[in-house]
Amino acid sequence: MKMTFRWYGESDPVTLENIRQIPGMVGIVSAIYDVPVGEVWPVEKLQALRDRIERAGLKFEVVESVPTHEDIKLGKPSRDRLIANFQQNIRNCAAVGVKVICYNFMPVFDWTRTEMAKELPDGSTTLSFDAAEVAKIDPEKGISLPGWDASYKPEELKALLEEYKSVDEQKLWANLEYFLKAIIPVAEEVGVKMAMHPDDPPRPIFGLPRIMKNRDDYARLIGIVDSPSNGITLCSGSLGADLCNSVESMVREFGAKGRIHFGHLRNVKVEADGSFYESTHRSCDGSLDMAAIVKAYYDTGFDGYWRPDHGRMIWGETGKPGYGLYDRALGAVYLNGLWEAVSKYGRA
Ligand code: DNO
Ligand code: MN
Repeated sequence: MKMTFRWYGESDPVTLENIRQIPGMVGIVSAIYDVPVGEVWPVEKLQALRDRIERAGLKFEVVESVPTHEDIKLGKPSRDRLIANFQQNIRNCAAVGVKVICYNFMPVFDWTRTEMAKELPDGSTTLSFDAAEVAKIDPEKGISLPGWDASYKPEELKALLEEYKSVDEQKLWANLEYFLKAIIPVAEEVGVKMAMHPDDPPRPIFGLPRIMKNRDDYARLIGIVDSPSNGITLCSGSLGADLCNSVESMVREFGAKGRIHFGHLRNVKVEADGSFYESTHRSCDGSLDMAAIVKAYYDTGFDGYWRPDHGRMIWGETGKPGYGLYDRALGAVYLNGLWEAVSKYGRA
């Protein structure tokens, strides 16, 4: 297992020098943020990013995410040019030493939350999702969501939602298949492993289809192109937001097949109605048994990348919700502790 940390580039208030000081940290997960979605990331930009990360004593082997343009998910005629650009992005990432690319296939919204700073009893704040509040939103009247209001102008969002009316789950699967058949051979050729992030949360929202929600969806994904390059980002917190998902069994099944290339490890506290908040990483603070999940990774001989995914905001830290330094660092250390314990005393 190789422990990594997400970093948003020079504008990130969390510095590479601080990340380097987290025990056991070996790598950075990042992306090129100033190229429009669908366009090619210049190799020079990737090289500069890699050199900066390496100067800080860390590795740059995981990209999260290369965004998938909506026209690809919608299956529009423009997709062929956009897919060619995506293929070029895979090649360019490989050229600077990237081994794994995380991506997703969620229409319109990636992660969805109703609150960015829900206060917990200990005074920390965290991201949360209130199912009743989401149920009240009528997409026809416009959607206002924290974290997304700056991403779309209201009329743009309306037009996009309108286009998705003709794309049901079946159509989205067909569009994914078309995309995978084009990109996986390129990834294979240049030695990159593609790693699909699950839907977050793993259920349809606002009438939009979502197809990466559970074990069966992942089994179907990896069957579309039977290649180690067609793999998974197994996000415990996203999948765990549906209590019917067993994250541990998914790690065992897909880990044994060598298809998990990237693990996002975080815990969520889930209510019966599907509401949830992101808890500390500890098992007893959330709904997931993190020790069981770590043991499953260990038992399958996992040698891919992990990151602690999100954390709460603690100790007065401000910045991008979910992506502060402190709680993610605590998460990494906790996960390293579980890994050490299981590797010394917990062999299957
Ligand atoms: C949520 C986060 C996501 C993730 C992207 C991957 O669990 O990990 O924001 O970064 O969805 O494409
Ligand atoms: Mn995740």
